[in-house]
Amino acid sequence: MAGFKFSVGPWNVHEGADAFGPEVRSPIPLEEKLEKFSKIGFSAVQFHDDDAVPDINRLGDEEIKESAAQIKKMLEKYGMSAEFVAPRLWMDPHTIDGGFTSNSKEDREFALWRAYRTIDIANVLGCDKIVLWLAREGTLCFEAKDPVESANRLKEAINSMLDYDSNIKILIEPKPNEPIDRSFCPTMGHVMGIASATMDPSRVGGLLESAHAVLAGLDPAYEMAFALSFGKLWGVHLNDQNGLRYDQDKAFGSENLRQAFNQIKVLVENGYGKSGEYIGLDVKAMRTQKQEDCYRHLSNSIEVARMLEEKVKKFDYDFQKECIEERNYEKLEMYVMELLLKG
Ligand code: GLO
Ligand code: MG
Repeated sequence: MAGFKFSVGPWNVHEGADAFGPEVRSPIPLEEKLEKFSKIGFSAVQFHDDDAVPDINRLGDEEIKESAAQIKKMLEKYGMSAEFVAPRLWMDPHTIDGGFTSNSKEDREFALWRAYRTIDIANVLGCDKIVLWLAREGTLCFEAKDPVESANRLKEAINSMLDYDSNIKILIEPKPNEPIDRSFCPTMGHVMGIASATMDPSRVGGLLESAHAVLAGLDPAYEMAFALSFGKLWGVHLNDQNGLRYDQDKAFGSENLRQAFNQIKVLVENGYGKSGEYIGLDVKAMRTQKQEDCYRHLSNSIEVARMLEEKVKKFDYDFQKECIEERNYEKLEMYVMELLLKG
């Protein structure tokens, strides 16, 4: 099918540990995952800096590039590209209080060091997209950080990255909470605001994850549309989320089918993908899933996205126009329900 190109991160196939229980599946080596990803239909891989270079903290700058070159070869072997690299600024002891907005100067410097190395790795992997999921850039205790200074620190960190490399693009992935209570950059509106205040707004855009929008009480398709209107939707993380709970990363469309349809509709109508953007997934298999079928959430999500793309192609824009002219949105709504529910 000519449609979208798909990408996935190695962390999407995980061992199933949660906050209340240990791992339930065995780890799978990266190369085995890449081979399987390409068989399932993915053409690109999303990386954290330490997915590509696992012992990154212990290596020198040149060693990091040499290590990344091995991953580049592995990607080539399976005919895949790297979509983006993201600094993992939430696992290290240096990022307990956040990265760019930590109250510790030394830890803020560590975060920037990882951000620069992330850019080096992206250059070796041949991609120009750096994703910032600002996991701990917020607070557990409101009074713990100055919110104005924190917003300024985010802008400064992004400026430092833009200055470090004149080609890279930064995609901020907003999320309102988890692992922190309140984020300094919770929605796509915040992303657009921060982007416009940096030294080169043309190189700062957004990546919208469906579940994150739901957690913010917003509609993912409108969040995507808002970024599209600025020409700044450079990545998506399609998945699903059952309301205001812990971040679930469910298979795309499995909870909110109509919302999923409208995400694909907005993407199709606005030519998403025509400048090389990928439909990225950020989905996790249920903890109950057995080892032998632990990629099913990925193939299911691709299949649902493709089925919804077919539904979008069938959408009757003349009928929509007629309903709008009559201001008969009940008629329009029923048409959408029939489109989705009937064969
Ligand atoms: C978590 C995020 C996370 C990011 C990934 C890429 O809620 O969605 O999975 O997308 O780390 O930066
Ligand atoms: Mg994500």
